[in-house]
Amino acid sequence: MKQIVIILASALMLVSCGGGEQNTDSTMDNTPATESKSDEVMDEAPEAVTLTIEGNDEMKYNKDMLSVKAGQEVTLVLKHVGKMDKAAMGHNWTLLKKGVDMQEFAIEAIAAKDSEYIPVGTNKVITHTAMIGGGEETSITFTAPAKGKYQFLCTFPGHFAAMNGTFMVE
Ligand SMILES: [Cu+2]
Repeated sequence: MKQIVIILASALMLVSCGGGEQNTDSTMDNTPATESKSDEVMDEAPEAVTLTIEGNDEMKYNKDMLSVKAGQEVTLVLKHVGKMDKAAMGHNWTLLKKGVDMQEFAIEAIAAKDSEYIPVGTNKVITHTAMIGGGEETSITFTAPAKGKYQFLCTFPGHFAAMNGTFMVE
């Protein structure tokens, strides 16, 4: 599964490093430049993808960047590869809506102990996994939001500063 993620990540990097022009050789003469930016009018949604991220007993994720495509069905697998109990070293993966202040949200979340540190009825979150402890694994499936740069974090008290990253939608 990790390999798929790596392949996808490198493919995305190739596309972005190539300046987004994929058919420059044969169609350049009579094709308008806008042709290569046809993402929005694609008939089919991009193929579903599974991303795996790990959290450990050192209060770290193993990735600080995840990339997907807009509208893509994303399955996010969170693995806690540590041994510590959920009450002491719980981890989740929480994806924030664009423009939400991460620190402000993380502080708000501390008070939400009864709901696994996700404030009940919050409108600041796109999606989140369950909170898990050492040796556990959980997953969620959701549709990637519109293009842009989003933030993810673990909302367990005190974790967000070390456990956060960028969720890039292309
Ligand atoms: Cu955590």
